[in-house]
Amino acid sequence: MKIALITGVTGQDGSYLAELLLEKDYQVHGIIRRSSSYNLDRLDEIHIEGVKKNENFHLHYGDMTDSMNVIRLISETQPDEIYNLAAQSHVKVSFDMPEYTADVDGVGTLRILEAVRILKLSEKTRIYQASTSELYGKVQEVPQSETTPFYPRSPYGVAKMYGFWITKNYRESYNMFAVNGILFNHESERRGEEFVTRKITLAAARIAYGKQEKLYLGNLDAKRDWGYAKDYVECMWLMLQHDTPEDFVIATGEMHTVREFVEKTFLEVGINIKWEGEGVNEIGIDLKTGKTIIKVEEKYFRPAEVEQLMGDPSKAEDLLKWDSKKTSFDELIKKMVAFDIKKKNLEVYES
Ligand code: NAP
Ligand code: G4F
Repeated sequence: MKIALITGVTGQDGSYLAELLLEKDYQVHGIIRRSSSYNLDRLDEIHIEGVKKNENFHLHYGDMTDSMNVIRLISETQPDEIYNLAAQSHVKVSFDMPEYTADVDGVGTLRILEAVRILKLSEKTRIYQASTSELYGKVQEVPQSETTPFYPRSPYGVAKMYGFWITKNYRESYNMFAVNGILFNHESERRGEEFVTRKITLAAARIAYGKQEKLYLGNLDAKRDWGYAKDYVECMWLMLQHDTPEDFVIATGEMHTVREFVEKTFLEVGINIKWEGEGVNEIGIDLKTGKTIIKVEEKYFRPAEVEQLMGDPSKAEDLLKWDSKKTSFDELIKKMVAFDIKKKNLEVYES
């Protein structure tokens, strides 16, 4: 039985990956942070507090900022595969907490690599580093591939840039099987509610059911390459099963604006949006009722924006036989909206 250790197991990707590895008969260890409120909701399928739901799934308290804890957990679990998914993953928040973001997302990656080296597990343990399309930032070419130069535009992007290079450096210096998955945006029913896609799908469901009046957004013209998270975690696993340690871009190869995501999502709940005005004065009107339901708000703009991202997944398609077209943009929106409409606790939301 293979042993996997997942940092960030309570997150969107961590929860899907844990389920996938359990299906593949792995023994899965996940690192969770101590919190004063319950933070294991995304693990509901495989874990219930106080119940032995899955004997191959184990949770351990830890934090990426605590080197001794990282060393101890890797020493105790002796993993064949480590998936380093833990991160302060919100780009806008990284402008407010740049030092913490650097510590968790940058130095945190080093802590994992160095622990594996110190514990003399370099030959046994394969490491996946959750790298990101944010490295491309102010894009130097379209689409972006494994050879496109980086130009990060946020403290998050810069911290992840350190994570990328230190992973590559340990691979080259110590012959470790350590790889970067350069993943473009991927979303799902489990996406954090403060990311733009989930913010939109939840708001559409609430507005359609009279629980919310307006949705406030930032840059409607930003373009992203949005895929489905469940498809992307499969690729993380494939990267660690590959013969040689290599970095891969994972993307759909399609780009859409935030505006388009809004229009399609609201159509899903039967609302047609008409746009009026420009910049921060732009509004989205419900064509049927004439009500303003979308407003632009300055606070959601970033000090430096990544205007567009679109990946070229051909290397992963060729070498890993990964299907970049498994879930389309329209299907992704349908899944997220259907889930948010079904949520029984669509709490009343003040506008
Ligand atoms: P997410 O939902 O925000 O999950 C982040 C996870 O990291 C959570 O489990 C969180 O724990 C944990 N974490 C945060 N700070 C930590 C710390 N100091 N110590 C230990 N754990 C900590 O992120 P995601 O969307 O699943 O993304 C997974 C990884 O892929 C991240 O590294 C992200 O930067 C990267 N990535 C994501 C995307 C995307 O589009 N989703 C694209 C490219 C790369 P709590 O639950 O306690 O907060
Ligand atoms: O959903 P977002 O916050 O995702 P962003 O910044 O692209 O980052 C995500 O994807 C990265 C991969 O490229 C990951 F590495 C990272 O961890 C994270 O998962 O914003 C997407 C776009 C941005 O251009 C933002 O300015 O949407 C724009 N936007 C417009 N209004 C908004 C909003 N973003 C958020 N979060 N909230 C808004 O109201």
